[in-house]
Amino acid sequence: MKEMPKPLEELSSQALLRKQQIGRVASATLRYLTSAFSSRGFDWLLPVVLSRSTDPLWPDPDNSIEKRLEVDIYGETVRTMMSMIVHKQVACSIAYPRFFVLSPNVRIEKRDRKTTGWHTYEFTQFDFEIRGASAEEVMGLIEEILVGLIRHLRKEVKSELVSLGRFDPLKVPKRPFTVHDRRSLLPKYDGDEWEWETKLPQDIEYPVWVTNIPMEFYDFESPKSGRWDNYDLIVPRYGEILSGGRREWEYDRITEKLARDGLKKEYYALLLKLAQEGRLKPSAGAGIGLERLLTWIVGANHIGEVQPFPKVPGLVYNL
Ligand code: ASN
Repeated sequence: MKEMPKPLEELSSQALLRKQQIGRVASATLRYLTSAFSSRGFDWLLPVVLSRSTDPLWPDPDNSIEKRLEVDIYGETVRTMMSMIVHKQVACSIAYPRFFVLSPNVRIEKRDRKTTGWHTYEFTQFDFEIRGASAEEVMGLIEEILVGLIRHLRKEVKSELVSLGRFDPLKVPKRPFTVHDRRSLLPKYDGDEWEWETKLPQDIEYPVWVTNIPMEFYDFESPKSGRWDNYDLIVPRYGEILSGGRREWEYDRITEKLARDGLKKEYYALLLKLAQEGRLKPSAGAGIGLERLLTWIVGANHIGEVQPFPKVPGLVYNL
C-alpha cells in the first residue's frame, strides 16, 4: 500500500527538503508553461469557481465521482467547477480566440481512489482553447511545449532533479510522439475496452497519444464514421496527464448528444442558445492536469506529494 502524503506540519526534515525541491520544479514548470503559451499569442484568463454550468464528467470511462457539489447563492443553484470546458467554448467563440487559464477543479473522487496515487479531489488544470484549430494543431503545439519544458527543466532545476533521482530517467521526448487510435489498442489488451488505460503506461518509455476516445458530449464525434476527434496524452508509469479535443459547435449535434447522455438541457442553456444563434464557433483545446504533469516529472509516489496541501480521496486534512 502506498504511503499517504502527509501535511506540511508532519513532514520530517528530509521529507520537507524533498517537498521544497518538488516546489521549485513546480515553480519552474509554471513559469515555463505560462510564458510558452503567452509568447505564442495566448491570453491568460483568470478562473471561475462557481457557475450554473460545469463539465458533466459523464459519460466518462474514467469517471468516479462520489458527489457533485452544488450550493445555493442568491436563491439560485450553482456548481463548483469540475472543468471550465463550457466557459472555454463560450470565451473562445465570443471574445478570446486563443487563451489559457489555470483552473481549479473540484472532483470528489470515490474514496477507493485513495491508493491509486494518481487521483486527488482538488487539482489545477492548465486549460486552453484555440478558435478554429484542428486536433493535429493542438497535438503539435503540446508536443513542442512539452519537449521545450523538459529540456528547460533539465537545465533550470538540474540539481533538484538530480536529488529527486529524476535527472537521468527524465529524457527529452522525441517528436512526433507515437499516436495510437484507441481501437488499435484493444486487441493488444485482451480486447478489454479500458484495460489500456492502466496497462499502456507500463509499456511505454516516452509520452504517447491515444485518440478517438468516447467521451463527454462536447468532444467532436463524426456523425458518419463515429470517430471521436479527441486525444489523451499518456506518460510512462503513470497514465493520462492531458485530455482534449476538437469541439462540437452545432446546435443539433449538441442537443442530440445531451439527450443521448441523459444530461439536463437546462444546465447547458447558454451553450445551446449560442449554438442556436450560430455564435458558438469551432475550436479545439485541452487541459493539462498540472499535478499529474508534476507527479511524472518528479517521479512522485503519490500525487498528493506534489501538492502543498494534499487532497487525497477519502481524506480530509486540516488545511
Ligand atoms: N479540459 C478538458 C478539455 O479541454 C476537459 C476536462 O477536463 N474534462 O477537453
